[in-house]
Amino acid sequence: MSSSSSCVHVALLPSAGMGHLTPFLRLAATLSRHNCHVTLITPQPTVSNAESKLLSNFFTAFPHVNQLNLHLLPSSSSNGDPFFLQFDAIRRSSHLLHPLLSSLSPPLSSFVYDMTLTSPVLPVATAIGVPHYILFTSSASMFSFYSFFPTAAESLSDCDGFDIPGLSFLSKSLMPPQVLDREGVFRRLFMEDSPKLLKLHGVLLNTFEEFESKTLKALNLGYVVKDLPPVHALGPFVPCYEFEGLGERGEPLKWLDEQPHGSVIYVCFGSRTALEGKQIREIGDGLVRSGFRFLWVVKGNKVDKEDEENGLKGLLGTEILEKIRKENKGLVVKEWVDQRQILDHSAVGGFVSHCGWNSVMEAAFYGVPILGWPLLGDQRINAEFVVSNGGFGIWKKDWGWEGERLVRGEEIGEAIKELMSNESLVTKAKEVKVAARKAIGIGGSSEINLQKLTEEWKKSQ
Ligand code: UDP
Ligand code: G50
Repeated sequence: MSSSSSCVHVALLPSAGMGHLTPFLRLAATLSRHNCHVTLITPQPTVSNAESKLLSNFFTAFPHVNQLNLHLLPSSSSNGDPFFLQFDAIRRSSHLLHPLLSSLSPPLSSFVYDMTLTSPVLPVATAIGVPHYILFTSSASMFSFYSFFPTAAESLSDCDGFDIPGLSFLSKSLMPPQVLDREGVFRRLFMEDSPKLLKLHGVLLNTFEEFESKTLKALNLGYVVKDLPPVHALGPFVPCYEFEGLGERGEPLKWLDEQPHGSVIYVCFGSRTALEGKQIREIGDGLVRSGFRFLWVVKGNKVDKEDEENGLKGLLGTEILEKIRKENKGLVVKEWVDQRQILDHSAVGGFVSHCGWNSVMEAAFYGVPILGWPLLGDQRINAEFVVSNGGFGIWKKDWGWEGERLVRGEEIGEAIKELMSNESLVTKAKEVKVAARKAIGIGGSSEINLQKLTEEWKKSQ
């Protein structure tokens, strides 16, 4: 873009987990390519090896991006989800940000932080006196729910859900159980953080106007929450070859090279979802039953640092491994894969996904139909969007949240057959792919939104 934004200096603060770090790094890369000076604040230590590796690849590829380490205070507890504990550690360390940010040169033009850090970071950003934004790393649908929630929370005990402007009726069954639970961590975060949205200069989203148009319009017209600041759709955040998946093309890609066009179903539940052993074995059974070729990423632990404990044999059992070997149609791996290159591979014809928003946007960008299997949090709201509005997927509402019930191999096999034999999903996914690329191309909606934003930042200096 123009040299007009050459003196814009943006600081970015991601929170824990690949699902939060990845979109921040993609945004950092985009801003850097648009001639912004970027400072990336990196909370240390990271939770997973995947995060530290991605960061190190990023700084090698973008040496001109300024890195500021935020040395975290220890977490308040050692029990619980390590990623949520890290949100807490970053929140509790946020007072350390002020000296880091106020000494930056050139002075900051804007500051973008993760949505999970809203309450504690907001006073710091306000004190520094720069325009500040959250990057909400999920869908616009989820953001609508998040911003609407506090006003409707009390009425939830005696209704089945609510109508949010710009969305279809949102049934309680789609809402994150961790938010519905009065004692849940996310309930507290939502009640505390969401009302503070009004104090931000804006909200950045990894989506695009043509994708979630009704929802974005309702948000920006103030129909969801009055006086909500502007919501800027800047996506899809493009997977970046300069720092993601550096190194050799691994076994999965080489294996895909040997498979026919559109023949393979790719199965991956994101970076931090480990299913129970018995559910993993049912998936194996379902994949074999489907009769399709498959590339399956198995995760035995939430955090990869603990991964050595349990090999594939331990997780799947010899029986199913033997079946897979005999059929010779699938590849099973228990390692970090380069999902971006997998979805971009012509052999891949379908994606069994938990509907983490980054995965949904990547599937949209590469035009791959989804069989959604939402397991927690925002994932049902995202899955519902993929099916009902995006139109490039299916999901089985009776499969339950994570661990709620055992989904049998027969059901999984049938759903995969349904996905892989539905030509209209392929057509729709291709349309979504074209629209996604248009949005970030020259003159596209997201490109224009980004230009406007950087111009605003420049003016506010
Ligand atoms: N991912 C990957 N390889 C893996 C697992 C995940 O590249 O083996 C990437 C995936 O492409 C996506 C991110 O990790 O960019 C996961 O984010 P998402 O929002 O889909 O789910 P989360 O991990 O937050 O549940
Ligand atoms: C995971 C989870 C429960 C849950 C969510 C998860 C979300 C995501 C959106 O990702 O709702 C979100 C999280 C925190 C926040 C704002 C928005 O402060 O187990 O609800």
